[in-house]
This record gives sequence, C-alpha cells and structure tokens, in this order.
Amino acid sequence: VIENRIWDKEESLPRGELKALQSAKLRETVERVQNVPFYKEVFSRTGITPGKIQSLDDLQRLPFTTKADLRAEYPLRMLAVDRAEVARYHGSSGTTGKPTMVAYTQNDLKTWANLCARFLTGGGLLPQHTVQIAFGYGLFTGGFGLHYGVEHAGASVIPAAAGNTPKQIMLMMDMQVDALVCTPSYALNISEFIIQNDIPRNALNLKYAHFGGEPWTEDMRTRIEDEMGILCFNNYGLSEVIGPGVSGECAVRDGMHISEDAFIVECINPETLEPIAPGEEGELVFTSLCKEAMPIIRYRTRDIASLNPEPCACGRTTVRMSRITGRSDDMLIIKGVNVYPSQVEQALLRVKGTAPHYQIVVERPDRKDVATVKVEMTEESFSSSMKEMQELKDKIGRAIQGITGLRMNIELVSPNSLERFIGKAQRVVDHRKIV
Ligand code: ADP
Ligand code: K
Ligand code: ZN
Repeated sequence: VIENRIWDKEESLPRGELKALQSAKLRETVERVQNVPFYKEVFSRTGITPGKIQSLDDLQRLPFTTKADLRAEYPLRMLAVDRAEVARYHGSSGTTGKPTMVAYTQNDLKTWANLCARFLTGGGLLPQHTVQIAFGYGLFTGGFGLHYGVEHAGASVIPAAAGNTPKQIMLMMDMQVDALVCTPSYALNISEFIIQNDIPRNALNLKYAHFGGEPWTEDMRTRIEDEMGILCFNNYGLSEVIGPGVSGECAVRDGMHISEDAFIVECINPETLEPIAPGEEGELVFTSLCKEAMPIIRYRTRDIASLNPEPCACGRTTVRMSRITGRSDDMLIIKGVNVYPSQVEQALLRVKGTAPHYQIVVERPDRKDVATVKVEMTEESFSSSMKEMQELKDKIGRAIQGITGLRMNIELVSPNSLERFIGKAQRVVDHRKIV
C-alpha cells in the first residue's frame, strides 16, 4: 500500500496561483535566453522582444525549438551562462549521430533533484527506503538524475547501474531493497531471471518500482506487477528539458503529473502545429521555467501523449499526461498505415504462449512494405505441436491486426533467442532506411 504524500506545495497550488507563478518565471526565462545566439536570432527574426512576452498567451508567439535546432547548436551554443557556472554536462543517447549535450548549474542540479524527489514521493518513497538504481550512469540522464532525487528525498540509494542481472538480484535480496529504478524492458529481464532461477518471491523485499526512459504499455505493467508482486510507477523526462522528473505518477496511477511550476506544457498537432484539445493525442511541447544553464522554449519532444487537466484524487492540481504512445520518430509507416512498436507490444501481451520479447523487421522487397514480427515463444509453447504453433501464429497475427489494422508476418523464435536490453530496448529493424 502506497502512502499518499505530496513533497512540495507547488504540486497542489490553486490553478490561478500556478498560472501567475508560471507567467513570472516565463518572463525570467525569456530574459535569460536573450543572449543565447539561437534565441537572439529568433527574437530578431520575429521582431518579438523579450519584453513583449508577458503572459502565457504571449508564449504562443514564439517559434518552436526542435531537435534539429539543438543539433545545429552542438555542443554548447545553447548555453545561457558562462562555462564557469556549469556544474555538470549530460547528453541524450544520440542513436543517430552526435548526442545533444545539455548543461546544469548548481541550482539546476538542485531543481532537478527536487523534481525527482517529487515523483518518487508520489510513488511511495519514504526516507527509510532503500532504492536500487539499475539505470545507466553516464551521459544518460537516468542514473544520476534519479540518484540525486532519491538522496534529496532523504532515502538511501544503491547505485547498481545497468546490467549484470544476477548481481542486481543478489543486491536486492541481500540489501532488502524496497524499490527498483530502471527501464521497463530491463525490469522484464530481471523478472525473467528471477522466474527462471526459481528465486522465491519472499527472498526479495521489493515493494515498488519506478520505470521510465522508454515507452511501455499498461499490459506490460500488469505483467511485471503480477510476476514480481510489486507496484510499478511510470515517470517521464528527456534530457533536453531536464532529464527524468518532468512528470511522474502519483498513487492514483492515472496519468503522470507534470511539474508545471517548472515547465509549461503544450500539446500540438505535429503536422499543423495547432493546439490539441485536452484528452486528445498530440506531440508534447515543453518550455522550461527554472533552468539556468540551458533554458529551452517550446521544445518539440516528438513524444505523443494526451493531457488531462482534471483535478486528481491525490490532491495535486497539476495537469497529467497519458503514457507516451510512441515517439513520432519511432512511428513506422507500413503500407501507409501509422504503427507504433507499443501497439505490437500490447497485442503480444494479450496472447498467451508468447514472451514479451519481440522485434519488428520491415523490408520493401518489391516496392511493397513487408513487416515481420519475430516473437519469442515461452518454454511451454515451444514444446507444443506444429498445429498448436500454427494456431499461435494465427492468434498473434489477428491480435496485431486488431490493434494496428495491418497484417504482419509472424515468425516464432525459440525462448531466449532475441536480444535482451539493459537500457532502452530497440525493437525495430527497418531495412527500408538502409539504402
Ligand atoms: P534520447 O532522445 O536520445 O533517447 P533521452 O535519454 O533524453 O534521450 O530520452 C528521452 C526520451 O525517452 C523521451 O523523449 C521519450 O521518448 C522517452 N521516454 C522517457 N521516459 C518515458 C516514459 N515514461 N514513457 C515513454 N517514453 C519515455
Ligand atoms: K541523503
Ligand atoms: Zn494524482
């Protein structure tokens, strides 16, 4: 059972007070970026002077900042302070080319730790808890971000870092760890290892986990919770905006509360760039309000989600975002249909006899898209008859078609044959891109 605790009064301000706070901080942020070459150029191009941005409505007059903009300013041209004031650098994973470097002042690090302490508290963290962090420590913001968040909340941390699953489990048992922090796909590996090695559940003291860093589904949550006998919480963030701590679930677990005193959120149609109504899916856009080293204005995340402004039963007044259903750059267009890997995951988790390990391979042999989903069988289904396997394939095909509207080829592969991931999983191999 999770206690409903709120870490900061900023999480439950009356909306009017929150808006006033946001406007004041927005004015400060605009002041702060006026000497950043990129924003200086924006102001002179649009004829908008910082003084013209007074209210939240005025923000709409400024253009968006994109990943491409940040790449063009690599590594540090977005810096709004002297390098002497920077305390730490991180970078996004940069799967395509150079990473995007981000910087933090001492104050930024404090802000960040506090934001992480908020969602950790929302998800049950108490000072007497021990938290094992199985996120990568390094340029990736996950490890260090959560590390200082746990400490700031007054709890203790085991910086296990990602990988070496047997050792993770040994530490969890020996240290009687209360909470686990990692990516949902790594949690799946940990859970799998526990089951395969017949480790009794009561050898662990684990009560809950905080997962983030990549998209996952409600079905995945149910599966991990059932297998491990814990509660799983979702948290979200990205390095360009601050790292983890942008939002996280409370005990109600119906959407992630966005720390709106630190960020202004917008939801837009990624094609028309028009605002999207609450409850409908669109691309999330964030403006930082507290960052010193690298403030960011209207950053297009490419993450697709919906916003829910309804008050929450937990008492927080901040807007909640849904799960990320996909990243617009993860979106596959197969035969003209938009498909996210998470839709395939959702289908697989609903079919018995499959493990939630899969890979989507897309090819275009005769100028026509062909998608094949490689799905791992469970030990049990692996030993079934040809007829049963064919039925399993048909069932998976139908489940995927039901959710995506597309017919995909299904290839059953033996248990444990697909790659396992210790960080963010890579589910798609798109041969169409390799020309
Ligand atoms: P990169 O963009 O290189 O992966 P980051 O490490 O900053 O850099 O990752 C941030 C991205 O991770 C987000 O933009 C989002 O796509 C994804 N992400 C983070 N947390 C979640 C989450 N809880 N659910 C879904 N996606 C998430
Ligand atoms: K401490
Ligand atoms: Zn809540």
